[in-house]
Amino acid sequence: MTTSIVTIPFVVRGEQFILEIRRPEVTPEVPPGAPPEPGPDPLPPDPPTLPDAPDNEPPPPMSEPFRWKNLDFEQGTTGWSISDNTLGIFDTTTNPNEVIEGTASGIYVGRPGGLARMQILTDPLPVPPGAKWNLSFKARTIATSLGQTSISLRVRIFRPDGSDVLSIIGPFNTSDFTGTMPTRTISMGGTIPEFEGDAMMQFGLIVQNPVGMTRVVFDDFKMEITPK
Ligand SMILES: [Ca+2]
Repeated sequence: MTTSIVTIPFVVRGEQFILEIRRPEVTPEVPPGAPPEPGPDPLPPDPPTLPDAPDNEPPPPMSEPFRWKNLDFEQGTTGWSISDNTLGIFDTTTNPNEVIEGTASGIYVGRPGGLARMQILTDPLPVPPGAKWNLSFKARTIATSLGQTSISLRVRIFRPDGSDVLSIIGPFNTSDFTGTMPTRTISMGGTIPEFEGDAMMQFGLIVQNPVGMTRVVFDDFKMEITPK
């Protein structure tokens, strides 16, 4: 047991006295087996130091392929959209039996029938007027019912106000009547027309006449722009 001492000075008839009071300090008894008293709360850890945000990287020179864009579907469908999602589903597949390159490919699944066409295009990219362009991609069809499907490359070049400068659909590659077409490379090239101002470009896949239920897998888009 410990004691604490309290001293109180006082004066009686001009004489100084000190009153000393001793007080025992009672320590509460800890029952055997009780958990130890919690200590003071530990200090919260320092927040992690975040690295400085990298400077925005400038776009690559126009003479190089647009590798900064998701042209291989490894980042999902980011940067792509389907013209009419009521005529089928556009997504990505990681099924190793379907993927053409890498770990993911784009896939269209649908059965719109008749003369229906749908396109799956990139977001608009800026391109210089007068430049030469070359595009290619790989695609195949996997049918689960009879019926032919045709696929091709679609290119659209337009002004910032949305008016078309060039609109091209390449030659169609058609499956056999079972709906099967092995992987093919589909390519096209040309020159961006000369005009005042900036040009924007979209490109991608166009699918036509999937009479039977069809899966079209496509991947590995390559784009080369060579300024004049
Ligand atoms: Ca891929």
